[in-house]
Amino acid sequence: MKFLHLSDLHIGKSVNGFSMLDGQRHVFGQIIEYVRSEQPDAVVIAGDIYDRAVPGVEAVRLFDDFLTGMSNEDVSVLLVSGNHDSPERLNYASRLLSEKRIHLRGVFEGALRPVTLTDEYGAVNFWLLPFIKPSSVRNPAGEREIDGYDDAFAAALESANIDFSARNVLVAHQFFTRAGVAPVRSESELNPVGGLDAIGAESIGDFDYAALGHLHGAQTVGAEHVRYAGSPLKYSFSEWRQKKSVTLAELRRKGDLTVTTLPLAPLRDMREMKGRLEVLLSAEAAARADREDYLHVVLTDEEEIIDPLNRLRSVYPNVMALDFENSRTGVDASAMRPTPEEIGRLSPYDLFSEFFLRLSGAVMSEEQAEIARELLETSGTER
Ligand SMILES: [Mn+2]
Repeated sequence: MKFLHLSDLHIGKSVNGFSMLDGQRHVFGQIIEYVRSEQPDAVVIAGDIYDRAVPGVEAVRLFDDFLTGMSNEDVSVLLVSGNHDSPERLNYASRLLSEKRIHLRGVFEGALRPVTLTDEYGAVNFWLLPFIKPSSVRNPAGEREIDGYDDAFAAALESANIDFSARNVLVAHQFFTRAGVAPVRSESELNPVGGLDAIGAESIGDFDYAALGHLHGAQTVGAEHVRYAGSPLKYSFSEWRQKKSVTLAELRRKGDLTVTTLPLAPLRDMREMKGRLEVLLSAEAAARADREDYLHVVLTDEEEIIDPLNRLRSVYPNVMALDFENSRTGVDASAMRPTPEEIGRLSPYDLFSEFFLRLSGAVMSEEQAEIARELLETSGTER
């Protein structure tokens, strides 16, 4: 049984105001090429199909094209919802589509159910678990209280009564962790309340393969066969050094598994660039083929610069973020970004100061600070 494992497509996502649709269409083409060349039995997509519960028209159209493209290659498609998807919307027409070997599980219906595919060694059960919260796993008989994500997942697993002497694959979109294994997290993941959503990965080690979604960097969780495929594109600058890929798993007899990763090449890469404006705008730099990449530019100039963003964009059209690093800012401005917890404690004035620093690369002058204070006071925001 050979299958491609992907996750976290986030179709329709915008990053810093830039639509990712073209880039998504580009990598989906590569994935279909891999389906053609590798001839897997199935493509497994472990959640976060769309970026939003109500995706835009273009996003729905792109997913329709992607599904149709895969379906034309004579492959089964198995997918579950992620925390970004609307369970009910994703579930649309799922009974009809299963006749086309497209198995969508958007809604958790109280019990984990498998889709069984067969190969020359017999059956492989793919257990498709849509994203669950403690509240989505209610015990109908009421004899069990669900206390947290770990418990909810345990209850879902129990409901399945899995025979682990057979070959089993789990497809799930949850935050699985293991003691001693630090997860690689990315800023583009939705991060609910400080790790309360974590589920111990020990409980899924008995599956022959766990095809996971949720973390955007490709990684294993303490074992080769328990893996996050990661998103097919970089969706935040925290991922700029990651290599994006899809994962190809081949499960022969029980216990005989090989896993490889197949690289994905983005239409435009996302990267960080640091230096003085004059150097970055030089003819030599401007002639580089990768100047249309999505860029986070860190300017190191000491002197005041007028309109740096537009000047940069005249050469690098896809500058997404701009920061300054010089003796005025003193420290790397990107490292000064307040954490979400800190933002809650900042006053409107402090928030505005932060915003001003991010935008201009300098702290406000006395005069500017006075104007900001006055405006916040008259608007009734401050004090
Ligand atoms: Mn995601």
